[in-house]
Amino acid sequence: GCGGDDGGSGSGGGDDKITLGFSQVGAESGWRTANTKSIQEAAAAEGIDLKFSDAQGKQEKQIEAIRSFITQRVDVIAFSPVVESGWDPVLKEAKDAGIPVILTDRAVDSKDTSLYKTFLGSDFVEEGKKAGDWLAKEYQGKSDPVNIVELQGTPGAAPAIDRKTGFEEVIKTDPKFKIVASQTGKFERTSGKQTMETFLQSVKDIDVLYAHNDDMGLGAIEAIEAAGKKPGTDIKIITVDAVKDGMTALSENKINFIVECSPLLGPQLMQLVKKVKNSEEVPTRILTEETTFTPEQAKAALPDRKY
Ligand code: GZL
Repeated sequence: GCGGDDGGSGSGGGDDKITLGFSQVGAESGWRTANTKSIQEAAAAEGIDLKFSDAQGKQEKQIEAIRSFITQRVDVIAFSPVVESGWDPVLKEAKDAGIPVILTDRAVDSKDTSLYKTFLGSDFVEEGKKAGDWLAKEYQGKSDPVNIVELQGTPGAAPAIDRKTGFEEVIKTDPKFKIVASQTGKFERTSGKQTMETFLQSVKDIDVLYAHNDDMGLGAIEAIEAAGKKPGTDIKIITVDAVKDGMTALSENKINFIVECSPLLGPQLMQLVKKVKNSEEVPTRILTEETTFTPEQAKAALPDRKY
């Protein structure tokens, strides 16, 4: 059931306490757990009553949670949509109930942008382009074919769709780059390992792995080492997120390049919740600040990494 669900808002802390209903995707990756921690800590710091629900990766559970927040008459609803599509009906119910909605982390493909107040999160197409740009530089001036295998995130999820789009936009400019295999690893370490095992059996010579998140890249590293190959040397690896385990592998040259995707959205989200609760104007799109890391930069950054 919903974590932190103390039943009904307005109980205890007086009626000026804001109640936020948050529906989280699940706990599929290191990024996700860091994101959850950021949201829970920021709500506590701001004295916001957080009703938190973990959907275990199922859209119908997110829809259920949003319906329950509407019934409880929370002040604001926020969520990270596990997939892009299928949200209009429940978002219309929230709108009809007069409860404002904030999108965090992932976007929805609804045409009706009146269904939510703002979208706070990364530009995943840009993240894919940064990955492609690194690869283009790495193989600049070379003409031999470069065989790429791709571990995609959750099917239908905005980061999976957009990271693929951005990456392909860059590599399609040079015919030596070929994605010879591409399958989902569901953003999970175990599935990433299993899918990489099938790639290693079915693809003759793999030059590069592009994984849509660190966790799948880390699973792939286990498969690559089990096959007697050196990750980062025999097979170059690019991932996205820059969570601690990924940055550690990068600092050990098992990953070659990481595009950061910051999960620390909690503080910005709580500022938006307060504004939206008071019917203040907020920008319709707030972009997360983030960068990229090489092995050297990872070594320098690791000691201060919060996640
Ligand atoms: C990106 C986020 C993705 C991460 C994955 O903002 O939605 O989901 O890249 C996580 O690690 O599972």
